[in-house]
Amino acid sequence: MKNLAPAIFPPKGIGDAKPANKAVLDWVQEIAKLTQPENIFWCDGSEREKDFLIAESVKQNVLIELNEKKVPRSYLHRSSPNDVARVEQFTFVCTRTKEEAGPTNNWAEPGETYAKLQELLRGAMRGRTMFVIPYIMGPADSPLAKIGFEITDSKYVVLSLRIMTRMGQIALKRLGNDPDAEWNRGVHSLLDVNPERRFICHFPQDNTIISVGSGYGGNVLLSKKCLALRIGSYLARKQNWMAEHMLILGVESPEGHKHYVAAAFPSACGKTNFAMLIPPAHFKGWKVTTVGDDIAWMRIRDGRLYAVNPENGYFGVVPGTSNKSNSNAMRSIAHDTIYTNVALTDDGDVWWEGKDGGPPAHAIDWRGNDWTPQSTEKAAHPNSRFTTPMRNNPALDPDVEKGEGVPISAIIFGGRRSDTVPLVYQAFDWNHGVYLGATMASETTAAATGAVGRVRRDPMAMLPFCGYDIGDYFQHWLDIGKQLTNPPLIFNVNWFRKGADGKFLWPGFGENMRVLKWIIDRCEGSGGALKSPVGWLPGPHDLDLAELDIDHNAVDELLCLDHEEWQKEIAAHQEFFDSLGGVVLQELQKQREQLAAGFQP
Ligand code: GTP
Ligand code: SPV
Ligand code: MN
Repeated sequence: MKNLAPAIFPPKGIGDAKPANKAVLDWVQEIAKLTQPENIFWCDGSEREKDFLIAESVKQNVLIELNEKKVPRSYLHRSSPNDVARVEQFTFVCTRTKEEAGPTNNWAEPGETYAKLQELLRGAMRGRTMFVIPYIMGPADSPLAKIGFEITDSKYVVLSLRIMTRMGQIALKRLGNDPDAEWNRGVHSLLDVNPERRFICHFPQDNTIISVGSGYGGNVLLSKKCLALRIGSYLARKQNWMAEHMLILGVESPEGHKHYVAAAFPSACGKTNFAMLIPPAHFKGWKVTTVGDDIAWMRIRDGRLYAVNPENGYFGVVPGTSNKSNSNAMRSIAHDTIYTNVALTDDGDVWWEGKDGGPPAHAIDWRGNDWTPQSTEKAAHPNSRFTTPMRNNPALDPDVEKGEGVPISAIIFGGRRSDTVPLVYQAFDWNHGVYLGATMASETTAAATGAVGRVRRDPMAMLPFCGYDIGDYFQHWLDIGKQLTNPPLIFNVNWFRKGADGKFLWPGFGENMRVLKWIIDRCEGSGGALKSPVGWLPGPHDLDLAELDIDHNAVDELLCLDHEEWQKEIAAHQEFFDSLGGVVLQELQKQREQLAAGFQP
């Protein structure tokens, strides 16, 4: 078999940042004994280490160096064509009992699963280097911060985690010598990148993750979906905080009033774009800043929710990114970025569908084949991604390193819905907001393998990421609400409603500022709204649509409630609750009855 990750041999002073903590050392020895690597590389996160790993990755064709003038210090990685997205069917939550994992997770018995994974990992790193990566999730001084270690045989994972987390010495320092300190154990091996031997397994009760057989994204950057969301949500319930699939943004008025907003949209439904929103010219003096683009960890302080972004970088969808849709993202990815599965132009630049300017006359597509504009295949994979440090973002919020977090004024849920769901509406109160989150749905995207465009319920955008029973998760939301004296207002948005012609009714992107402004007005107690069965809806004059080229009929369509569609929607809510067995709470059933009553003839 071809060795996918040949060993590398660093010069003295690189790869020898052995931690002092005995618990970590024992665990690494145990994994090394099992996987039999050629050598162990202890990462420290230094520049020297990075330069060395990049040079080796280029030598071994793990990375392709891009044109230094076009995209300085940036690289292209091509993953295996069988390995381009998260694999939900091979993702397991291995709690002691099936009930603890609940009806929405794949469950596997922990003992059997450890045994199976051990067999797969036995000798898996022969001839390879085993990297030990220490990292922190969250600002180092935050009460919410968590430490993780990832063992991996992939250089791409090391270089990516270096961008995505606070990695290296900083984590070793924070961990210290305490043998009883809390830290997450992550083990990853590429094996032979074979979908038949691809498993992403979580053992919440042991704070352990084992991922084998993939080299891509959320399957292998164990800090992200695995720790920050699946294990994170499990710990959050036990420790009375929240781990959510939410962006966090700051919005400041020309008068200097600032609010922070967190928004949960499913994968590839607009979090990164919303987090980097650039207000249109009409909103002169308004400023939107990014705290995080994917994950929020929130805790209660003085009766409010405060959020930190546990991550240090962005793993964002590339296709569709342009100066028109998201110039902050374009500036972020103009340098020091790792691209995965985009096209390579003849002059060493990157290209993707939707980039500014026309397509190149010739390129190498994401699979490594020749591509021209006449090709029927896409040049970049629909789930191609950039990995870029958050420091590159020109709109980075100044409080992103604040350990205590930023106070959240509003929580927004949203998904891709061609019909039924209005552009924006507000929940009547916290519990009603929990119902909106619990029943939200979205058309599926390329971020996970499987059919695209199918409407599926995705509660709080956490369906693939909740590390325990979803009924207990809903209860946790209700319990948090009871502890808040100043809870965030809760909203639902839908940028993706389509007209009869099949086109989006709403221009989206920067123009979403108009919706955000209404949300902020509501938080300030100044925005107008009409009561409807689904919640508070803006009247046509409550949204500031000045200088927006949009048809009045389109606005009416965006805000309307179609009774027939809502009858179907409410039936789908019930069907979803039924599919969860007995886990759905009385409070949510009560909310559903109230909603249904609002649509009685
Ligand atoms: P993940 O990283 O998978 O969690 O995705 P995300 O939620 O961060 O989504 P992202 O912002 O990367 O957007 C995903 C896709 O949705 C891209 O193709 C965007 O161009 C598109 N998109 C984002 N915002 C809007 C919008 O307001 N309107 C429309 N029509 N499309 C949008
Ligand atoms: C998502 O799917 O929500 C992502 C991409 O952010 S991945 O990291 O692959 O999960
Ligand atoms: Mn995401």
